Amino acid sequence: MENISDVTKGFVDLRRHMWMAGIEVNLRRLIWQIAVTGKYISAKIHESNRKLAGFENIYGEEQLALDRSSDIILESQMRHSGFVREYASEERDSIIQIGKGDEQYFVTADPLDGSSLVDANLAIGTILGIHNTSIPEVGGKSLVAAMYITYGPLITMVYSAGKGTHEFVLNREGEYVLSGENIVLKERGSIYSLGGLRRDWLPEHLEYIEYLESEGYKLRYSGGFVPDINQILIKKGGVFTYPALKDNKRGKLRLIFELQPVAFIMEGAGGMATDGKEDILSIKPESLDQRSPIYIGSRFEIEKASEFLSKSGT
Ligand code: AFP
Repeated sequence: MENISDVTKGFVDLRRHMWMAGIEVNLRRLIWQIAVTGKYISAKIHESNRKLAGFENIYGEEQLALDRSSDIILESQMRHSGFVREYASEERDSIIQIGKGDEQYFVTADPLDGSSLVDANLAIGTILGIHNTSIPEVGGKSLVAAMYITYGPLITMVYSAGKGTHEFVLNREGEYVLSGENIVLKERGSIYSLGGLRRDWLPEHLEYIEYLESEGYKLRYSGGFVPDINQILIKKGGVFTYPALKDNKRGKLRLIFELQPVAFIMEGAGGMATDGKEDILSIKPESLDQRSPIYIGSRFEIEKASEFLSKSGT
């Protein structure tokens, strides 16, 4: 499918674009229902008046943390979609059977990543993976689609269903309209996002970062995985890393809920995502909350990371 012209793409909404891309009808419907959920979660963010968890409302009831209320909204939408058999979320410690048992899809969610940034009015996001296999078995190969929603100055939704990576913006009429089609990263970029504390990095990671700095890369790090990744995708290059640490070889970010979906999206844009050595989408999770180091972005920077990290011999 050739790209839609800049003149008309603002009139192409998400449903039409997915139909034109030839995406399977139930998957199109599910992606659409998840995108709509982004509007409800955004309303919750505004309603919370940027208060974080732990407050009581005027009736003395505990106010749900935004990430928990976002999780409830998502789970409810998935339960009533008609296409989802299992739902797993970063906010829960087990997988929920929400279908009758014959539905096609299995959804993983980080309902509101970066929720601790709400009080500072920084951008945050929702990350989802749609699998065709029961969630205890998920590896990257069972992903059929992935998406993230960014709650920033605009609400945008980026998704891939294996036919390119595309961005949509929520317009004033409440429609998601095409804003970036078949996004493709350059061979290398000029920005980097660095998770973790410098004093906790392993020597080979520090050497890699010092190399990037010697090459003049500019630091772009908000503390929100979704907006930080989104910047690398929309600027078409660069690297986000949250590495293995001296006292925690698995780093911080979660393989199933955060890294697999974003790796699927980034690879759909010609980028790469590894744990420093192995492709994220090739790693078989051993547990639901498994964490992994992450190097994700354009090819040059990810291959360069593997070069530096292979010196460690670990
Ligand atoms: P919160 O969801 O607790 O705000 O954590 C956000 C996050 O999981 C991810 O979005 C960021 O990339 C990463 O943590 C930032 O971690 P540091 O605060 O250690 O830099």
